[in-house]
Amino acid sequence: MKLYYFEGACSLADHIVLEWIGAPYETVRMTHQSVKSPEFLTLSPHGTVPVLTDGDYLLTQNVAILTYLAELHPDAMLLGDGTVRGRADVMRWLAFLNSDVHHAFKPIFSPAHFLSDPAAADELADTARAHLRTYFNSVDRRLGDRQWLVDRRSIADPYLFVMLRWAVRLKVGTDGFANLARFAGRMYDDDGVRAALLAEEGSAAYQTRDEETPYDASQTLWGASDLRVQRA
Ligand SMILES: N[C@@H](CCC(=O)N[C@@H](CS)C(=O)NCC(=O)O)C(=O)O
Repeated sequence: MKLYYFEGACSLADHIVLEWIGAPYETVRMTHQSVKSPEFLTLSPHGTVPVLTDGDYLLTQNVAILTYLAELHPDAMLLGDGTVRGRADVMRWLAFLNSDVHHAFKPIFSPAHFLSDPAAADELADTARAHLRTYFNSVDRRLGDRQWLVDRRSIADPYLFVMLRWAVRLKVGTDGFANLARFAGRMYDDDGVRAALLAEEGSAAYQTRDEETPYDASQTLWGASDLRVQRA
């Protein structure tokens, strides 16, 4: 299988799942320019990642790719506990992350899609941040003492992880979301997550800001400011 990705983009979720299922795969690193090339547009008509190819089979759309990977490897149990309701619970969180949370970042990433007057971009971004905080607040409450979004690790978790990293980078304001912070720390400590992050971002993904600070996976470049992990 071959995954087309951008560094730290939503395709990181697929990259992590490829690690979790243990299937052989290769990756193709894209840029904001190369995804708009005529060649790539034949794979992904809107010039977006992720794109997955599996032999001559081509798949776009993050939720479809994550589900495909999980279904190819049912042994990894990434689509719930095998019951109809367990699967529905995973799909519920995936849908929320893809349609609501991911979408709510778009005014921050691409204000020109929403505005004719660029002067309003900051105000638009702040409004988007407020929506995002509402969403992250509900996910923080959902997590509570849970380790994962549903009762077991699933394909929804790496998607949440990517959204959290964006939230920190884009200064959404995630202070005080202790359950999300613990979740992020757990993900950063995971071997598959680490492998995907190191492949995409190199050691920067695990750099501490302060060179004197002993290594702590929770104190990453992306997590040091807002997503402090309060370890039990
Ligand atoms: N609906 C698509 C959206 C994918 C998407 O928005 N991908 C972003 C990266 S997270 C992208 O490729 N953007 C193109 C660009 O930034 O030029 C999906 O869920 O796969």
